[in-house]
Amino acid sequence: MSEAVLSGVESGVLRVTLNRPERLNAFNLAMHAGLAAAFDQAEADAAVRAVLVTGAGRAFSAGADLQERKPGEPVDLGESLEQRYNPLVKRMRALEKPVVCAVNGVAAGAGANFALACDLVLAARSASFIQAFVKIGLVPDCGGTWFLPGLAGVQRAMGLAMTGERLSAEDAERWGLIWKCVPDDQLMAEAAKLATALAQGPTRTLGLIKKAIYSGTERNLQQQLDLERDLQRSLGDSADYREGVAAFREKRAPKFTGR
Ligand code: T3D
Repeated sequence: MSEAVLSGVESGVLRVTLNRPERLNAFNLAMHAGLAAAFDQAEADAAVRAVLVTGAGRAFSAGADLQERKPGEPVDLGESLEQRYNPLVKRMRALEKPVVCAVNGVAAGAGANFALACDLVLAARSASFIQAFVKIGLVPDCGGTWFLPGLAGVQRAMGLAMTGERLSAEDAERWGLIWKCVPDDQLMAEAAKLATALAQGPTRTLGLIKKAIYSGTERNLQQQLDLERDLQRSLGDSADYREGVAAFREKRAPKFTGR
């Protein structure tokens, strides 16, 4: 049996590939376990300075595996979210390293919102996003009801969630759901280029940028100014800040070490 998640480190980037192409990379227990192991490594391994997530085959992910549900058997979806999907989203957002997502094909249900939980999302032009939940009588989960209004506004979030309509990658970019839509044949090269550049960046700073931007939605301006002051104070003493300023003065590219 092939592994449900493939991973490997290259040039400081941990590449994580959802690998159940015959089921459009639908989430099952093995895939959750593989993702948990990958994020364990991302957290613990100092050689990993960025993560790149993508899918094998023609889809990114079709969300929860609906074939594994036994007809008539009671299921506690709350438990499934509490034990697996929610911890995954929380740790991706809390990871003090950038997470890039390369959406290579359709991203539906939890697959769409797992992608939106990443820090920077690139999508192939032929990819699409579907809040498929309503079609099976569910509300969006995996953070969708939080991500969508924040990224695209309440009307668009409501429309996507209530209709389950497919959103093209081009519209996802236009609506602000994703960073960039790129030609299909350039997706992986563009995503690897971005993740590698981030992996060579000032890692502590990038982690704190995540922290500041994500906590901005929960605070007022005064609290956010205070947070920026505290984060900046902690970075003023970092090797990467010293290197950045020295490089600027010496008119050369900085060599960040992530410290
Ligand atoms: O634990 C929990 O359940 C809680 C969490 C819930 C979160 C959720 O994600 S709920 C939402 C689950 N996802 C969906 O409802 C999406 C279902 N899939 C689709 O709507 C369509 O497959 C797609 C729009 C994604 C793609 O359509 P298309 O026409 O390109 O492909 P297809 O022919 O429908 O699917 C190809 C194969 O993948 C097919 O298998 P087969 O017939 O070739 O053997 C299909 O059954 C399989 N597949 C697609 N989606 C899933 C799946 N198998 C298992 N689970 C899936 N979600």
